[in-house]
Amino acid sequence: MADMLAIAKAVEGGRKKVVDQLVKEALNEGVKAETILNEGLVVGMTNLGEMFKNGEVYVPEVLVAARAMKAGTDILKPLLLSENVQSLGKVAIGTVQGDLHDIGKNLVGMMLEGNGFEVIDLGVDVAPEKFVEAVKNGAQVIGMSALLTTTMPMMKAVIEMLMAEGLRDQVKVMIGGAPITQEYADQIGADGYSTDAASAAELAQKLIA
Ligand code: B1M
Repeated sequence: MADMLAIAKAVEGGRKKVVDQLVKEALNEGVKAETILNEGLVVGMTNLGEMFKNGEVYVPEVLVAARAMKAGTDILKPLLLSENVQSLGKVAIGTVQGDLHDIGKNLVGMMLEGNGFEVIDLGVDVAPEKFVEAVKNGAQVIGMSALLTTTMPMMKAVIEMLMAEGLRDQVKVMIGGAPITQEYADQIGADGYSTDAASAAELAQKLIA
């Protein structure tokens, strides 16, 4: 029987092949892609984050786990995306300059696509100029992700650059990532903040309405 805990443990242990196998088995047994993502893969990565914080594992283990997580999300991606949905709008997402964490950003991108948005993924370590360029190219929403307290200020830098270029009124700005709070979003003048990928998609819908 599908075991979400086993999937979480396989992510924690960086066992890519086991993740691949268990995710496929769970799908064959009829478990929903959202359940596998939230109760298996994300739980594993969150547990590993705690172990990393406590000095029980180091960067190499985290990197291997990130690859195992990706193997799982790659299988789930087509199932989380709805087909033939008319685009709700164009969202450019990216992890801010100086920050290489992309697992959360990729999940947000997947959920946005799944909810009918056209997603332009700018990648990681994205300079403010690139977000601004995306707005010039028609993005109606920009979504910034930051996982490091040291890179959070880049979100403010992007908003300031949008203002300097006279583009702030043309675009909605949403932000997220583990260290981000609603208070921080208010402080830097972002239009919205969300704690997870599913609510990021709901937020984008509200912002664009
Ligand atoms: Co790094 N890392 N890391 N790391 N890493 C953290 C973030 C850290 C909290 C670990 C810790 O100490 N407990 C810590 C930051 C401390 C701080 O700033 N306060 C940390 C550190 C210190 C570092 C390095 C500096 C370590 C070093 O080199 N000594 C280094 C920095 C590199 C850099 O970016 N310049 C580093 C490197 C790495 C790896 C490369 C090894 C790897 C990243 C691999 C990758 O992303 N491809 C990694 C990882 C995996 C983590 C942890 C363990 C897990 C992050 C993750 O993927 N979580 C993390 C610990 C933790 O967060 N608990 C940690 C799972 C993911 C699904 O959640 O990303 O939070 P998350 O995304 C969520 C929400 O936040 C939200 O929705 C997502 C899905 O629900 N969300 C948004 C995210 N973006 C959003 C955007 C939105 C809306 C919602 O709107 C646009």
